Amino acid sequence: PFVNNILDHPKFRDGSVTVNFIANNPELFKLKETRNRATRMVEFLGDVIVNGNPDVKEVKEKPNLIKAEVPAFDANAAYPKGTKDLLTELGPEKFAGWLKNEKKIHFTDTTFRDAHQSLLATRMRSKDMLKVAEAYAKNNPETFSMEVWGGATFDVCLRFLKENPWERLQLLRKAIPNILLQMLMRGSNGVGYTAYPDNLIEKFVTEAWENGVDVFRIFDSLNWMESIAPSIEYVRKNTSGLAEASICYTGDLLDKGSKYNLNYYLQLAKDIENAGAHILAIKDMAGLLKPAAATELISALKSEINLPVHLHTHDTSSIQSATYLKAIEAGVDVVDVALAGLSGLTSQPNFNSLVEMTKSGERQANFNMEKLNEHSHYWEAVRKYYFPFESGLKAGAADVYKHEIPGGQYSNLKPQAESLGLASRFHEITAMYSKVNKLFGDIIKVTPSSKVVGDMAQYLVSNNLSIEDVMEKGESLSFPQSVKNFFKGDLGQPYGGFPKDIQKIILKGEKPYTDRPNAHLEPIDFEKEFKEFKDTFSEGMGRKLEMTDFLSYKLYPKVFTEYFNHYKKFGEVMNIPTSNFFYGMRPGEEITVEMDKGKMLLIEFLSVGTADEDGMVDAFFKVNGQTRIVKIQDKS
Ligand code: 3PY
Ligand code: ZN
Repeated sequence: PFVNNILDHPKFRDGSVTVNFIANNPELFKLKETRNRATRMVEFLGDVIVNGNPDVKEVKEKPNLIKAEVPAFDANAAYPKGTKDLLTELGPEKFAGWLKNEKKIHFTDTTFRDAHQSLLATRMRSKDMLKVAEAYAKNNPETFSMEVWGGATFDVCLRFLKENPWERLQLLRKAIPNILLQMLMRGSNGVGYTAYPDNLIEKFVTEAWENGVDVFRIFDSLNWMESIAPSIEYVRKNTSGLAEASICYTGDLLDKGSKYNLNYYLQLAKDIENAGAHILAIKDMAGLLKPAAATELISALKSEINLPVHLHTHDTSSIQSATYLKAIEAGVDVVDVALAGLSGLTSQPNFNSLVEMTKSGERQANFNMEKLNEHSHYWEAVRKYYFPFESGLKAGAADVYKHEIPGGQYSNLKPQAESLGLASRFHEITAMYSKVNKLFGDIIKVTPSSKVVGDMAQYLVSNNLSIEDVMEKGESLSFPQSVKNFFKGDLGQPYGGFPKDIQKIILKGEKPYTDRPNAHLEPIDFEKEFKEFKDTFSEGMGRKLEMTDFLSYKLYPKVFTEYFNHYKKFGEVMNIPTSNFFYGMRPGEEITVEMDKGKMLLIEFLSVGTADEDGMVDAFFKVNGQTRIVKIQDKS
């Protein structure tokens, strides 16, 4: 029987306890552990009730939250065959050949990654995805791939959601064994904002594959081949997955004076093909590829390049389904879309509507529309729980063609501006973003180069400085660290090189380098450092530390350490329902939380007392029927 307290054990109760009681009842130690973990979970909830979740600033008007219904599916049926099965059967080369010969248009669903990264500041918790993952995989097995990992999700999992990103991946893989799982990888920057040692990136690719990633979408924030090529090689060498290398699209191809013209993109596509990629992606991270430009670009790529072409965009301007129509007519093989409830604006174009659009043509895809719509309804309901993270953008914005801010950055820039007290000057920041881009030589802007431009724009606006001020008195200004690192060469080399005058001003005499930043980094001694890592972090983790934890630590040392401390204090918080994770509990509210492997805790919140002179508050709960009082520090 599950008991919270040893004194409730039947043998204590019936008085049959003997001296061998503990030796004969080893499960008691587990009980102690469970109790401890239950207490930590209740302490977490108490802390959110008393102080709020530190990630949710002020909950003003909470919308009417309704339960999100998981669409019906047959839990006992086998998974229908999907693209993952095909990849296993064919291997990556033949799979790419199959895709290239497909007549019908294919769709990648970005709902689990880019859609929420771009609409809800990446805050989607694993629980909300896992609830619906098996249903999705069984109801919509025609999906080409599901983008579920990478980009900003890795950082946000650890930093804000206090989840282990690797566990997210493992659980999604288990729930979706039949469809390709895709990740976004920033080439030599991995899933971070800076360069890492090559052998760290290589290990990361291997572990990502082993934990469930099939399609590696690789890009570099400056379209620098020297950062893209090593990751293609690691995928080819260490996995049986697909290396999908990207060209980041910026500016306007049809603008004759553009630095990034058709020849530029074609050359890059050839370099990518020669480097051994299986699929070519066009990553239009800001949604700047206009319909007519899509016709030119996709037609040219389809005739000059031998790889299947996968197109990604963001609907910030609101006209990107027209771009998809033109791209589909020009022969693009796969397009990225998000389920309707999480589509549009800074996210991807609408999956459901695009499937309807292609129904009449010869590239028609087969989806069960009823199911696809039910899955959208699920996300419509879930989205409401994340209302504090909405960017506030209500309609498409043509100024994206001016500022060129990526969708994923846009939804973050607004809260950042607010936290700097610049909420009312947001349009000034976006205008400055565009000026900074020109000053920096018109660069590709996508994580992490987009952060450099964003940091500089915010720095200038918050200090009431102009571009002229930078040119005239730059020597006396202290620029953001990311800007200095960029001009030093830490993110690689931009196309056409750095403008020399501004580079001199920013670096103030420091010498830049022009080779690969990774070449300046010591390789990791995995054996030695992994052991040191385990020695430092084992105690308090409550589980065995894996190589994947070590990788999290190497990619984000400070963030991982904070995550670890949170875990030590509060235990596993991933299974707490989203509404309670962000907003606490109401008196009388009862929830069930799975501890592990089917062990459920029934938690009822009763009340909180008043703070004593040290600011400590008693919070009263019932856990599986037993009263539990925890002391919470009131931080107000
Ligand atoms: C990321 O790198 O996180 C992106 O989504 C870039 O567009
Ligand atoms: Zn994107």
